[in-house]
Amino acid sequence: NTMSETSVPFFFGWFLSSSYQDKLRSMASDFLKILGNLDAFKKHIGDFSGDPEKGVDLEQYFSDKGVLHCTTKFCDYGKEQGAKEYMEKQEVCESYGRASELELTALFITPRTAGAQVSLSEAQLQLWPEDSEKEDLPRGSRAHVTLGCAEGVEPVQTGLDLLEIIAQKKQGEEGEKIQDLDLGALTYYGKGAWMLSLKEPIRAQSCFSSYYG
Ligand code: 2AM
Repeated sequence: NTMSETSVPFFFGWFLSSSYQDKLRSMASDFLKILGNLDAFKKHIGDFSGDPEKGVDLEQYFSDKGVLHCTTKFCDYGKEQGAKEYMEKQEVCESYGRASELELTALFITPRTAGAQVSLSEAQLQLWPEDSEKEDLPRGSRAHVTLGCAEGVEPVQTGLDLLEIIAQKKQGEEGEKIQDLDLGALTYYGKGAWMLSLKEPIRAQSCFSSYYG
């Protein structure tokens, strides 16, 4: 079972099944509606360069980037370092096309991106590239599903924004607890970074595969 004859894709990742894409989109949309209307959010609206009187329509602010997925390896058709090696890894070949359940534990937004944090299982970590974090953070910290990006922002930013929040937490900056929403606890981390820890994580049916574009 080798993929050496196959051309290198744009990226590998877990792709959410369509019903979980719908579920996650609708949850994200509820979250953005509620968040955008909170006084605590309006107080910091300058982060989003919005008018405190008018607010910001967060659903309009972030544009959808297509099929919801958690990228494991960005290959750029082989131009990215380690792409070919990743593709030939035994775990990658064996898992290709297999179903897997992604655990989504939080939703977050920054002035650049909106995403869902993913908590990877041990088996899923076998498919996670060694150098993804590039920081002193646990492997898999960057795992996420991009939900949307602000105008002119590329989706690669979502993982970097998540790493920044995680690095802040690690340095003991717990953030400002804002309130408990129906979906979970809302925290503000400064500079426009908001995170909602889900009371009940979503276990989303997904498939490990690749995208050619
Ligand atoms: P994402 O994983 O944050 O959504 C195609 O652009 C996909 O590959 C997107 O899902 C994107 O971001 C991801 N991607 C693009 N460039 C990347 C990079 N340099 N490193 C990791 N992932 C990247």
